[in-house]
Amino acid sequence: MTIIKVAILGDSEVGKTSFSERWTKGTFPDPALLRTTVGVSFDTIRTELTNGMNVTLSVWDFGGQKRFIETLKQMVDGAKAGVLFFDASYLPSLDSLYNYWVPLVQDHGGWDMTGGDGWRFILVGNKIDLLGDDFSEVESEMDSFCEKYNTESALISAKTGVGLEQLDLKFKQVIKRALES
Ligand code: G3D
Ligand code: MG
Repeated sequence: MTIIKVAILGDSEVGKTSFSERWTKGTFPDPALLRTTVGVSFDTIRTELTNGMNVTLSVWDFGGQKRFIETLKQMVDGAKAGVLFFDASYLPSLDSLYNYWVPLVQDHGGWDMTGGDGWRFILVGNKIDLLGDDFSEVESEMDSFCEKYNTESALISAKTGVGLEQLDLKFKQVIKRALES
């Protein structure tokens, strides 16, 4: 069984833990029971790639508190792929990816984000259940990001589960490629 380490990166409160639970367990955690992740937690998900290969993803959910930077460096170290996560109803959380998370990956993950390694990441905009039906602004912001870093993207709601299937398909392609590289 091949185990692949996947890092989920993004600001606090954007929904990383909710997404991780939805992805690995299929349920949305009760917000009343959801505690702010302190440091890092991880879950696993078994999945089958399009080539029939079975892999286990170990999904590392970082709390987002910048004081845990050392933990974060360990988390990014050895990760083959990642999810750059933001709140689609709150665009400053996308700016944070540009200003904080991507440079951090660049400096500590051993990846050259502007030099072609961006394909290892998927940009995920969460909470689209809060957006109404006009996605044009967030879509155009995401297009710029994807062009700059050569990443795939997905819009989801960890709450309703919409978009998860599409994301899963795209992410499997990333994993397949990461295994081949
Ligand atoms: P984090 O791990 O990135 O810090 P959490 O984020 O998973 O702890 O989620 C932060 C808050 O956002 C939680 O609400 C959670 O229920 C909510 N949330 C997560 N995903 C979605 C979503 O897709 N849609 C909506 N509407 N809310 C979402 P609280 O109330 O605990 O702040
Ligand atoms: Mg969390």
